[in-house]
Amino acid sequence: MPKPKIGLSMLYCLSEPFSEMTKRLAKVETRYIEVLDEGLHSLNKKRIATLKEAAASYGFTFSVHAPFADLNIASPSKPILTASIKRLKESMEYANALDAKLWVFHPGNKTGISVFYPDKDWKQNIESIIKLHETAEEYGLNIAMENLPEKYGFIMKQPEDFHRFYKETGLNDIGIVLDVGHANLEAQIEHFLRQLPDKIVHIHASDNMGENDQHLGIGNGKINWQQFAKILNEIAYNGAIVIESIDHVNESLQRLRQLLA
Ligand SMILES: [Mn+2]
Repeated sequence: MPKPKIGLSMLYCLSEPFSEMTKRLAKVETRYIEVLDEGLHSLNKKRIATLKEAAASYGFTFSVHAPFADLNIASPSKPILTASIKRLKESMEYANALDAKLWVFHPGNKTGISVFYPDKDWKQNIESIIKLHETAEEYGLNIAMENLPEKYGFIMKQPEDFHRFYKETGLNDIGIVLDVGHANLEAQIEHFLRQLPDKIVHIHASDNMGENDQHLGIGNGKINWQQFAKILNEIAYNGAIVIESIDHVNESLQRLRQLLA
């Protein structure tokens, strides 16, 4: 049975310049890398060329995490919405140029006026994803949406939201990125894995104590990773699992490898 590939998100060094991040690529202990098109690591043509050289030298497969700071694809404000979609489409263009295996994006979030317009965020979120999907199809780019916790205002947080999304849009080729840390804040890890095994194409792994999205090393929080590994085995998950911890990164890679061996 094919095993999941264990990869690494470069989130842990997002505070460093892009050039420092690429130096780290010579030493990382995996061939599957998720780069963030965000902050100091925001992509451009020159940076894509640098990453492609690294891929040729070291044999990397890349996924790209879409930008998310101050973006909201469910925004009720037209200028914010337009800017968000423009920036995300640009990111898809970069992901395509990088031959990324997957482009991971965040669904939208509520705002200070959401309470006055019930379900408006949901509808806008769907309309925006339909637009992003059209662009992805033009590129032939695989895209997947991530679950995010309700406590930070996100509207796609539980398995029910994803069931509803597929039912309303029929966009079955948009996969789910199960963020295990986010799902833990909703006590939904097992439910996601059991209810949507055919939709989950990619996993973000980091630990937390169940209260905040701490991005701890695997095993340094309260997530039951043995149970997680057992269910992955039962559902024959064979996508990537990308470590999104911001410390104990190498230990996390080793722990996950041991768990899934
Ligand atoms: Mn994540």
